[in-house]
Order: sequence, then C-alpha cells, then structure tokens
Amino acid sequence: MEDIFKQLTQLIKNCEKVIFMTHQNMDLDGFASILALSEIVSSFKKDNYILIDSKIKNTGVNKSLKKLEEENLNYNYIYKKDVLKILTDNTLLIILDVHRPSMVEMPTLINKTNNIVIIDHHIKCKQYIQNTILSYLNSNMSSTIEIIVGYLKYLNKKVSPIVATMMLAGMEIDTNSFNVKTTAATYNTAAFLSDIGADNILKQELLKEDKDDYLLRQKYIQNSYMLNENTAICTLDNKIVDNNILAQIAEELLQFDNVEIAYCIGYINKSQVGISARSIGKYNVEPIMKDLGGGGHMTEAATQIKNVNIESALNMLMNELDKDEVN
Ligand SMILES: [Mn+2]
Repeated sequence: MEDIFKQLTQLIKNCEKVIFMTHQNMDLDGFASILALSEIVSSFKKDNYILIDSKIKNTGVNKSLKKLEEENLNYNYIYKKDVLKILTDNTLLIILDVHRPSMVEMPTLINKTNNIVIIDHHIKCKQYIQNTILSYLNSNMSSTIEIIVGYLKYLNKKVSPIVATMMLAGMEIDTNSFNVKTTAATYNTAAFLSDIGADNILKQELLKEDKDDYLLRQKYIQNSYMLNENTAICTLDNKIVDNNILAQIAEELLQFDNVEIAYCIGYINKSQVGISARSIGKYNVEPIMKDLGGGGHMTEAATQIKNVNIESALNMLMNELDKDEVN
C-alpha cells in the first residue's frame, strides 16, 4: 500500500490540477473520501474540483453540504456542464468508491483523459475503467474512507474535524454500523478519526432520517417473511421507490433473529425491478446477484432487471437460490 501512496503523491505533485469524481447517487463514503483527499491535494497547493450532481438525493450528503456551507468551508464544486471547460492535458482525474465505467457520475469524462486514478473497495467487476495510470482496488477494506485514512497516516496528515466526522458517518453507513466488513483495521480507522476530532453528536445528526421514510420501510418490513431458516424476503408493492430504500430494508432485516441473508425486491422505475441482497457475512450474496445481471460484495449486492414484475423477479431469484442449493 505504501507503494501506491507514494505513486499517488507523485501524481498529485506533478499534475496541474485535480478533479474528483465518485459514483452516481453520491453517498457519504464517496463524498467524505473526496473531501479528505481535497484537503490533502490543497495542502500540496494544487487546485482541485469536486464533480457533483446538481440534484443530490442522498440525505447524508445533502446535510454535509449544508453543514460545510454554514461553517464557511468552501470546496470547489463543479457541475457536469462545466467540467470539460476546466479539463487540461495535465489534469488528474481521481475516481473514488467505484470502478465500473457506467456507474461513475459522468461516464463520458473517462474517455476525455488518460490521467485517471482509481481508489475503491468494491470487488473487481468485469467492466472496469481500463485507461488508468494508477488503480488501487482492495475489497478487504470496509470503505473507501478506510483507504484514505491509510493515506493520511502515510502522509502524517490530519483533516479538519468536520471532515473527520463525515468520514466516520460514511464508514458507519458502509459497515451497517460496524457490523459487516468490519475488521481491526476498521476500528483503528474509526479510532483515528475520533482522535483527530470527529464529533459524535454531529455524526448522529448527519445520519438522522425523515420519519416518513422510516415508517414506509417499517410498513414493508411488516410483510416480510422467512423463505427458509435463515433467509428473509421483503417484496414491495407497485410503488416506485429509490434503490436506497431496497438496500435499507434488506439491511434492516438482518437485525432480526435467525436472519443471515435478506433480499428486498421492488420497482425502481416503471420498467425495472431492483433486488437488493444483504448478508451478515456467513454467506456470499454476490454470485446470486451476479447471475441475475448485477454485482456487489460478499455482504451486499444488488441487481436491476428490466421488463419484469415483482412476482417474476422473485421467481428468478428463487430459481437462482434453488440452483445454488443443488450445487
Ligand atoms: Mn463505499
């Protein structure tokens, strides 16, 4: 890892400016990792820009943006429509928390430059961004934040307490409150962030949610059921919901007795059904989602299936589960 950090430092020092990008529907792992790296890049006296969507959906990210504004902490945010205007031959594009080209915030940006660095903690998928000058993928890491904290330690640098707080919140989300993908290194990362001033009260505020969203999930969870001795299923109605809702429901099902694997199925738009899969870490849910056209991690994976209804998506899932049992 030291070698990667050494190369990254050289690339930052040698470039003219940096543009940061994460995946579509930016979350706190991606955003807080970017904020931390932005502080690092600024300390090297390099201009840097954070590519953001004009309509951010993630509540944690929105709350963080508002908090940073209130505290007069100004980062250079840039929208897709303006990013090509600032891109030069010597601009470094650092992509965080994603490595699949179709999933990045602005896929067309990838073909506009070869100065690409990728730092991610997802299991390597078939389609990955190939024209990189540096790529670090480590799926043993709980979060991208854990990698970035490694870089801070390597550089012997800190970030501002407010960014440390956002990083801690991001880790908490990616690990489902330090339950999955959590190792001694994960706790050490949290301890480091706490040491440099992460604020537990602000962290809770960033993670708070809308009561109506909570109640909606509980309504669906009431109708969830056990498929067998360790697998819970929750199917939604015809309402179109955000992908995140499916993920959150599957995650929440894991807290109940006997549930070791959970699936949540629902419409994510008119013609697409999403399946979100979660596991406490005893079983790998990634192969099943992969067989259904998706991907992910051992403990969290998902897929989107076109032109099916919930019932047929459920049938497809059951077939895959049956196959798995036979094997
Ligand atoms: Mn992540």
